[in-house]
Amino acid sequence: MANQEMNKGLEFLRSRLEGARRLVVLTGAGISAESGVPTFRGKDGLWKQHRPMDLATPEAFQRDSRLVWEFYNWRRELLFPLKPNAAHEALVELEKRVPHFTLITQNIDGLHQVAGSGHVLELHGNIWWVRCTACGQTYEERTVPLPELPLCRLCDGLLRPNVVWFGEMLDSNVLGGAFEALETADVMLVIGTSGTVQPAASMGMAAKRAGAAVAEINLDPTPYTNIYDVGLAGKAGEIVPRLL
Ligand code: BV8
Ligand code: ZN
Repeated sequence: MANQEMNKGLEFLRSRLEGARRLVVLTGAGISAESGVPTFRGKDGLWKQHRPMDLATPEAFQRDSRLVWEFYNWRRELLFPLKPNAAHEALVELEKRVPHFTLITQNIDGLHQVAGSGHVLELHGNIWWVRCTACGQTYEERTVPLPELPLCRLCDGLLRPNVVWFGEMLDSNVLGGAFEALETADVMLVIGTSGTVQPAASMGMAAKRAGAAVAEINLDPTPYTNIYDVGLAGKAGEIVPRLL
């Protein structure tokens, strides 16, 4: 992105942020890329090696729970040592500067919380939490690796990762909280998401329809780059701190 264009975009966005009372931020895998988390759809994306429909659906888990747990255990090992980056940290700072701040993430890595973000709406759940398929209890489980087929500490039922798979409903409280914030936002930042997975992909447009100025921060163009008010092309870890 040309320097001049970037500066113009940053200037516009900073001026909107200055007067903003309600800021909403939506993040995707791209914000964690600089921490070492693989994205899903990029050139080295996770879905290049694994077909999501084989691994991230309730049908896959029913068919072959061992294979699905192998995939999640592998990802838990990969995520375990990783730390938040400058983009996660800059969002913690932004949160302090506006009266109402809502952070919505599609990420399941928990890095926003590690950075210190207060209240995070996790649309797709959290890989460090498990849910019992028998008694329904959810709890945090940071053991790495877990057994091939981990069992519930309360009832010995089979556990599953507490994430939202394709074809599953998102938690209605989380989704309701997100749309409530989108409908009253002054400014929205859409950071590091390819805009391919619904309903998250539609959130920027929902905020725009409701009158917010929407800015995208992404390494590559997405279907929304030219529709939002501002598009900042580059790494989240470099651009988000420049908003402060
Ligand atoms: C549902 C969690 C109701 C577990 C994930 C409407 C039309 C068509 C289909 C649908 C529709 N509505 C619903 C669907 C079906 C489906 C869907 O959207 N399918 C798509 C693929 C067509 N949605 C659902 O099933 C959802 N549920 O709608 O419930 C319902 C129920 C039944 C029937 C009908 C309706 C549930 C979806 C949950 C999916 N769960 N995973 C796990 O991770 O194991 S999805 C997965 O994708 C991840 O969670 C991830 O968060 C999510 C989104 O991906 P992104 O975060 O955007 O990542 P991606 O790699 O794609 O992009 C990274 C971006 O970062 C790139 O743009 C790149 O350029 C950029 N980048 C890279 N590095 C950097 C960077 N940017 C900045 N800086 C950098 N350094
Ligand atoms: Zn149980």
